[in-house]
Amino acid sequence: MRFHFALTLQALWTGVCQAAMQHYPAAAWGHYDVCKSQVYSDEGLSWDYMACQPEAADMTQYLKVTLDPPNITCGDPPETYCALENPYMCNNECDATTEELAHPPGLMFDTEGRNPTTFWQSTSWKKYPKPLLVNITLSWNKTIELTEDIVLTFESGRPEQMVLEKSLDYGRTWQPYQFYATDCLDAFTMEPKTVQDLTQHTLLDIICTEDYSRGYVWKNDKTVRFEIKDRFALFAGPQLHNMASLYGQLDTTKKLRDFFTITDLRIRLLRPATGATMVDENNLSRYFYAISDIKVQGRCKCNLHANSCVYDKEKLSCECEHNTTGPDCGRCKRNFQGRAWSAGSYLPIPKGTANVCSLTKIGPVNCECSGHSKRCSYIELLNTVICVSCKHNTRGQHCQLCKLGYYRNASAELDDENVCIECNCNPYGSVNDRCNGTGFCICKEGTTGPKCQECLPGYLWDNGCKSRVCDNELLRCQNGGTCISNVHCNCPPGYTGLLCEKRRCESELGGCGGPDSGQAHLTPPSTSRLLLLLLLGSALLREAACRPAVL
Ligand SMILES: *[C@@H]1O[C@H](CO)[C@@H](O)[C@H](O)[C@H]1NC(C)=O
Ligand SMILES: *[C@@H]1O[C@H](CO)[C@@H](O)[C@H](O)[C@H]1NC(C)=O
Ligand SMILES: *[C@@H]1O[C@H](CO)[C@@H](O)[C@H](O)[C@H]1NC(C)=O
Ligand SMILES: *[C@@H]1O[C@H](CO)[C@@H](O)[C@H](O)[C@H]1NC(C)=O
Ligand SMILES: *[C@@H]1O[C@H](CO)[C@@H](O)[C@H](O)[C@H]1NC(C)=O
Ligand SMILES: *[C@@H]1O[C@H](CO)[C@@H](O)[C@H](O)[C@H]1NC(C)=O
Ligand SMILES: *[C@@H]1O[C@H](CO)[C@@H](O)[C@H](O)[C@H]1NC(C)=O
Ligand SMILES: [Ca+2]
Repeated sequence: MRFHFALTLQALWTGVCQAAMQHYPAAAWGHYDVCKSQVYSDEGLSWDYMACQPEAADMTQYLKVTLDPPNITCGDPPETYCALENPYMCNNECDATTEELAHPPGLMFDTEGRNPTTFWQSTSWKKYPKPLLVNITLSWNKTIELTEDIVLTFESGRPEQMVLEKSLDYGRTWQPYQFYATDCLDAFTMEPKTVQDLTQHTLLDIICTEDYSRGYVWKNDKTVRFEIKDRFALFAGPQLHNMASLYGQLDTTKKLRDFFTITDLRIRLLRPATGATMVDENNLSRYFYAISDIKVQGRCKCNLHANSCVYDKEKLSCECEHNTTGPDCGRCKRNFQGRAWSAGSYLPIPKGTANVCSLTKIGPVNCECSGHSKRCSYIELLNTVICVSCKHNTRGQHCQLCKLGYYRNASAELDDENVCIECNCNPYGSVNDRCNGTGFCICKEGTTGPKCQECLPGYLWDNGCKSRVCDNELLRCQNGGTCISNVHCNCPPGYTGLLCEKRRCESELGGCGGPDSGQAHLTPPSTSRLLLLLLLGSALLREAACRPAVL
């Protein structure tokens, strides 16, 4: 017999109650509101971990609203507009400086139910026929999972064209959620559809609907919806009685989960209600946008690792359990990286799987070294596991980089033994033995080529490229040669070499010796002398053979 005591969220008595009810009633699909509970079994006391998520809540309390253009709210300067109920009464006033006459954006999110309704209102369509464009952006700076329809209530008559957009990356990129128009083909060249046309297979399709734009008549429905529940129902059945099926789908289909996940919403108002085919150009004060309420119900996305989400210092964050951390519980806590992080799972219903982060283990389990090492070490300071003794000239946390002096072989896989190629920089021509990603070394002045093994024009190779081959002091051209622009000696006939230090040999027999016994009185470079000594006898022979040609 096992007893469960839910320690988070639920008070102790609920835990007792749950124990009496065999944890969860068999018919329930799971609420995922408990992250862990203590278990007493024959073996003693232990913890049982479960997938958990925060309660759904009214998310409009936590958002930041931005209008574009920023000065699109009416009342600055004050203006008159036609009454909402009666377009022929045009002496209503919007004045930002008077509280009773102001219509700031905050009035879209206050508690309704008061009379009269409070609403945000735009300036009127004074610049007709230029379009009256307004973007209303709602930002949470937190991933949110939608649980109910998004509902906008328009006091101005519903716009004739609008787009609801979403972002999943804090406003960096946007995707349309739904298009709305009195005439979808005309406005967006899309076939009009309704959410009822969607099936399980087309659920992620973005549609244009005419359902929420028809009619300028105030008495009609004022709301524009984005239907979350109808979409859920495609999996969970009409009454959402089979949430298990939906959760099963959400678990296995990231695209589906992402579809209902947002960080921001944007309402792009493209054309106000006109109620007619013709816009009354004499009385443009009739046309504007006014929104009294926006409903966004959802929950913080905590990857099934938290059952509550707190709002502190204007910021939402999950209260992570299961030794996870981050705003969305999206990673394992320090010292709990014994296995790779993964989101909790709704399955198996009803408790789900917690996928807790476990204590960091050092060993081959989480030692990922691209096949270049089998040894890892845990660095507490950095809270990471890093590979040690990377082979094949690799380095890095996962042996995923090339050692200094090596570069990545573009045609080899990361785990290939040949993944790193030696830079092979010319030791004289290059600054150091490192190269860039395509094997190019950093060349010293005057040097060029991928490995810095060649000289630029005006330079000559001499253990690197030297610009100054000769001068009139230390590097004199010898045997009567003349120094041309410091880069080469113009040697007299019969002499050659960088400084004309060598005798030219015209014999067919091969090389000549140095000018040791010749007429030259200048000292030849010591290397030549050394060579001469080493070659000894044969050199003397060659010299003898050469002399006639010189004389
Ligand atoms: C808003 O500001 C822009 C630029 O500052 C200006 O061109 C525009 O006329 C203003 N619009 C209104 C309605 O005041
Ligand atoms: C708008 O039309 C109404 C009635 O047709 C008229 O009383 C009002 O003065 C007009 N307003 C403007 C700004 O022209
Ligand atoms: C509104 O957002 C769209 C992109 O989503 C952008 O092109 C446009 O410039 C924004 N501002 C207005 C006033 O429409
Ligand atoms: C959003 O949240 C992050 C932390 O999660 C914070 O660093 C950043 O300043 C917030 N941005 C805004 C605009 O509030
Ligand atoms: C997480 O870490 C704490 C200690 O920091 C430990 O008491 C707890 O059992 C760990 N496991 C989970 C799943 O919370
Ligand atoms: C690059 O890798 C390929 C594939 O392993 C190998 O055939 C090739 O010899 C390598 N290139 C160099 C320069 O090592
Ligand atoms: C390396 O340097 C060469 C020459 O400067 C350049 O053409 C090449 O694009 C560089 N490669 C990389 C990966 O930076
Ligand atoms: Ca309101």
